[in-house]
Amino acid sequence: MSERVYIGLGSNLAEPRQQLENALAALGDIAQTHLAGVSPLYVSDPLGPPDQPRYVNAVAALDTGLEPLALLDALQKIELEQGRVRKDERWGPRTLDLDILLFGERLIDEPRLRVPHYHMQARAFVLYPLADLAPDLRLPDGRVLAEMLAACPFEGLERLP
Ligand code: PH2
Ligand code: MG
Ligand code: MG
Repeated sequence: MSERVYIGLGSNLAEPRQQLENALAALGDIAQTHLAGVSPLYVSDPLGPPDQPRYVNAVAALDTGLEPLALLDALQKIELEQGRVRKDERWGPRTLDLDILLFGERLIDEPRLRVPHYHMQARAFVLYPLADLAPDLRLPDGRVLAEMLAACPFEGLERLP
């Protein structure tokens, strides 16, 4: 069985646009996984410490036969391959961040993985690209993306052509 998964991509170090392009190619190479769509890229003001560069963000749609933790392993491998260094600073700068936003209809609450992604509702740089891909989305917990979007101003965001 294949499930539709949405991945949030973000980078603000070492040529962020190129980081996202490389990550998208790598997503397409994950076993049992098909890259089904990619949103436009957005430039966004950093959430967290303000003394860091702006981010480039996007959302990708995958169809995967992997289980959630196997997909998480594959995503973390890509992050490491693209030079991600885990630091203690919360919300600090990074070469590549790949977050599982939604995984089919699943609600997941495990130490390594919570889905829907815990912070997505307040993050314009997640909601707007997600809505580019799936404007009519309803989350497995019943929330409606269009309503979340209406409550989240398009602030500090710039959509790249
Ligand atoms: N990711 C973070 C912290 N802050 N800010 C923006 N604009 N975009 C991000 O992807 C982002 C962030 C930690 O994952
Ligand atoms: Mg993140
Ligand atoms: Mg992350």
